[in-house]
Amino acid sequence: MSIDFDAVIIGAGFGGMYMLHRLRQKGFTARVFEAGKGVGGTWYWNRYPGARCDVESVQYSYQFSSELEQEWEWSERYATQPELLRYANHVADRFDLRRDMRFETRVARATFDEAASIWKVETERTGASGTAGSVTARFVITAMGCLSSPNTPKIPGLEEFKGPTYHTGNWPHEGVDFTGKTVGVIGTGSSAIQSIPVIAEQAKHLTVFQRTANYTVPAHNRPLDPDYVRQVKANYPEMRRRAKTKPAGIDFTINPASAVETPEEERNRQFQERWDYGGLGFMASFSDLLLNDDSNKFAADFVRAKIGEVVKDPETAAALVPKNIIGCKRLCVDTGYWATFNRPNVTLVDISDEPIERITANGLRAKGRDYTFDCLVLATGFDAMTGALLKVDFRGRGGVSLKERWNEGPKTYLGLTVVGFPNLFMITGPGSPSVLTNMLPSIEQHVDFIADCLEALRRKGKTVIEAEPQAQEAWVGHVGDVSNITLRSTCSSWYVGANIPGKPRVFMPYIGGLPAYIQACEKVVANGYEGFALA
Ligand code: N01
Repeated sequence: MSIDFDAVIIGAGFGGMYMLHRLRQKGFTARVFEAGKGVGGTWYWNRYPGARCDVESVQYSYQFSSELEQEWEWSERYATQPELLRYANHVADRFDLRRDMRFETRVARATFDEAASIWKVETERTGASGTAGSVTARFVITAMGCLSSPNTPKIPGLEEFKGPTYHTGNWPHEGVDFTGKTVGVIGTGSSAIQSIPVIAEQAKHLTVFQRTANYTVPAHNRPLDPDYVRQVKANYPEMRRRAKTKPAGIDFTINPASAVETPEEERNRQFQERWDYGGLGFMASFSDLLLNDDSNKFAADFVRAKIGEVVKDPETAAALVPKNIIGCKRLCVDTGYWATFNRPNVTLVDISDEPIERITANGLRAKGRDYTFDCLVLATGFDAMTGALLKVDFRGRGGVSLKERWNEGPKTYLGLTVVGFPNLFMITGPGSPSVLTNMLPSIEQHVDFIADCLEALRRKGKTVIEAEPQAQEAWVGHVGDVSNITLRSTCSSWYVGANIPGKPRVFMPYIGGLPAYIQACEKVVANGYEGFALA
């Protein structure tokens, strides 16, 4: 049987783009299928007002090409969505990626033919330029992102609302002008916390429905100083090397001290220093914030106290105070979020004790009261980590579906492969550090692993690679064991699938840190792809 491509890659975000580039460099043929009209993945879909990355731009960028690193100019400390999308398009042009990509084409099904050891990949159109058809490939590589399947909660009456409803994770490309409109926002996660201050500036009135108050730290975003950029560009390899030694793959200094063992004055000084600097590094103020309840409480109390300093109305301030563990749900990074609630055109409705009753034709009903809006914004997140993967009907050995295989939660070997699904690789799959790290270095590490693996198979004259059951069990056990050490696995977050009714509760990402993970992968390779069966 003839094979159309060495590999089919699903998704043209940062993972799919680099995967294509690496495979081409190694002389493999590949075809990328992308449901959207263009490249960029997350940054293609999430066009809500205020969207920007909360990892600093000089770190949230590819490192595989020093020319690319040197020529691209980031304008701000944290890149906006439009700038990140420009960057993705620049990469696609610079490395001539588009000729092997098919847009507006969604992979619906992928079936492994055991006799021939090839995948049959079936596609459907999502737009006029798309292709419905089927191709064959030796390998299938998913690059669909971890937060790419938007979650629309099943609130009764959602379809009855007469005005437009927008989801932050699938925002209209032409943008939305909220000028003079009354707007309701459901959700207070990262997407909401970024968009609320911007929507509030436009809207006639904005009402925010908050189920769980969230921790947020200031971004202190600013234009990048040219001297700083020169310094980064002169030392990029060293900065990237340092980042890889940090659990999150981000080059910031972790204070090795314990918060409980540090005297109060010094502890608060440390917190304040990180607070003034801004960003996710706040959680690196001490090494035990996610390991020790008391340490965590010090950090939580520090942030809680800030709310009252900003928000003038005591009732609103009290409602905004998070009650859970800081950093358990993903920490948010904001620009003027709390201050937005001082505006006369913004109202907070705390629905922590009573869910929204229903969406109505003109708005919604909550806590026995009717609210009316011109537009509704769902900032309600994603079916994280497994949502996009399970939208594709993957069929492995014996016709078994991935959905069936994962009905008790995802199980993978290294977050890269699944027993019974030979020659299927997942970039930043469940069981890998992925969402707990800076995505770009994690993506590059996975892509390099997969590309090197395909090359090794070719060299050895092998055509099939599959995880061995005992290796997968051991990895799943290890992922579970390390997750139990931290406080992060203890709350109802999307990390454990708690935001999707009926989803199995499993802590999905690998929390052992990027350095330990890289070491584990390197050991597997050094031992001749230990834990994999090659044929
Ligand atoms: O989604 P979320 P997100 N009724 O799941 C609420 C990354 N990201 O899109 O907490 C009422 O965090 C839900 O309430 P609760 C980042 O990793 C990064 O904001 O479940 N409310 C919550 O408040 C982030 O963590 C960046 O009680 C309902 C909100 O909706 C991840 O993406 C920017 C509800 C969802 O929050 C997801 O963030 C944006 C219901 N029925 C996102 N259902 C940056 O890099 C849900 N909610 C900056």
